[in-house]
Amino acid sequence: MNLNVLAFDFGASSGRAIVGKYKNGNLNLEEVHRFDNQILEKENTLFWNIDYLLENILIGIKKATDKYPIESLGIDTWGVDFGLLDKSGELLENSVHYRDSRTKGSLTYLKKIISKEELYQQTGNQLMEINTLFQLLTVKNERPDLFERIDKVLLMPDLLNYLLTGNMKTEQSIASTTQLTNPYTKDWNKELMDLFQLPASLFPDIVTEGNQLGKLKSSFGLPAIEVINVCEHDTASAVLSVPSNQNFLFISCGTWSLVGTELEEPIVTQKAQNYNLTNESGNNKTTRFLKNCTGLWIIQELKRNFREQGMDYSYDEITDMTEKKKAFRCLIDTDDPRFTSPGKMKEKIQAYAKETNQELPEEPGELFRCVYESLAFKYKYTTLEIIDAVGNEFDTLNIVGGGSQSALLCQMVADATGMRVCAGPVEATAIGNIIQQLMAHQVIDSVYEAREWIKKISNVTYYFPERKEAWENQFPKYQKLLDKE
Ligand code: LFR
Repeated sequence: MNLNVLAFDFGASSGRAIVGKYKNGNLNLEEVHRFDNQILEKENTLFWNIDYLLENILIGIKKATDKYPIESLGIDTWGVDFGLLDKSGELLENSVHYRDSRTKGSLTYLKKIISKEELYQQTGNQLMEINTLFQLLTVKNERPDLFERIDKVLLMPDLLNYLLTGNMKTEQSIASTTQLTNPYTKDWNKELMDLFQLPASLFPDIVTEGNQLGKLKSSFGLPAIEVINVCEHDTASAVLSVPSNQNFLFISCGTWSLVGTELEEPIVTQKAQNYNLTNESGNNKTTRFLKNCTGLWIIQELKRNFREQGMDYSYDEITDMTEKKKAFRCLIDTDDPRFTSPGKMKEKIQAYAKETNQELPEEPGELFRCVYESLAFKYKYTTLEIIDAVGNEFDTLNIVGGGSQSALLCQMVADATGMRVCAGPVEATAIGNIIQQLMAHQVIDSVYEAREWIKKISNVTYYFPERKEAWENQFPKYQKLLDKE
């Protein structure tokens, strides 16, 4: 059996088109197109450039189909963001970026409408201002004219699918990032929409992963490829390809780090809420029980900020500089709100260090070390919360995604958590996207089979705790920083 599918994996910093070539039980990935994702800034608002994304999808399709016969394509992206369409199906404006400051303070919209406890019960989602619900309430309250003109809200991958096929649907995993779905039924929570006076008609029907959405519109002049709703939330696709069928903890590590586990049923207890853990929807109606943590974002931004000053460090150089610096000189809460917006990371880290009476990291290696160690501690802190909320012990921590190629980070995580770390696949999201398409084509029968297969065909590396004690001794210092907030 021989079959090629095309995966589009869009992240906050780049987008890729990857051909998954399945041949007699083997899978080869070939990146046929890659581009930097752009943030547009207009009148003090941060936008995604939808025309540019579409243009790059079409380039990706062209490159892939020029080279191979392609059976289908699937798109996954980050969560929560959306496009607003008018009655004629046209975009009302470019999609606003979740890092835009428009939702700052929007949790106050809840006050008279619903308690935080009730909202958690109803949605199972971690309270974050970036969630679709708060973005939409911001539009409704601050731009009522625009709100009036909205006919449909399409989440990012569904918007791109619509632009390709003309068909509007919402895929289940991406819907679960909105804070507008029911964590048990995984369907829209219409009661909640009523409560917030968001018309249910704004949201297209939910379909499950594997749905055949339609064919590429002929107007593009490209082969009429079938578009499949994969697990469109990048995290859902990444977790689909975790190479383990046991009860596992995962960190899907990219710009964000999603730290969690997979469950049969959501957990919406008081404890889970206190820990601000979220329930998102995964393949086969599973629940991804996790926390959204800042991931490599601060590292990426530091790297970019240095580059702007003429110091363009490669990741190998960064690792080298980091390893040479003293351990535990300064720790930060990588989720402190000051680190959310782009730019000035060195200054922000130093301000944090000053406020918390720590030694100021000055040199690049010291700054990177500070962030890597703080991330490893954040993962420990969060896994402890998850273990407590689930009431289970786990013996392996799977790190998938870009961060899994950093031996430095993976070793730190093993040391910090005291757990065996299984790192890889690096391309987890793209593989998850491809696997879903292969399941739709009945090449693979089940997620169980897929994970056993991924274990066999991908290169994973194991890391074992080596400096457990040193990290344990420092943990209280880190905890104190977080508990103060
Ligand atoms: C990761 C991710 C997270 C989501 C964040 C913002 O790429 O999808 O799951 O919370 O991006 O949408």
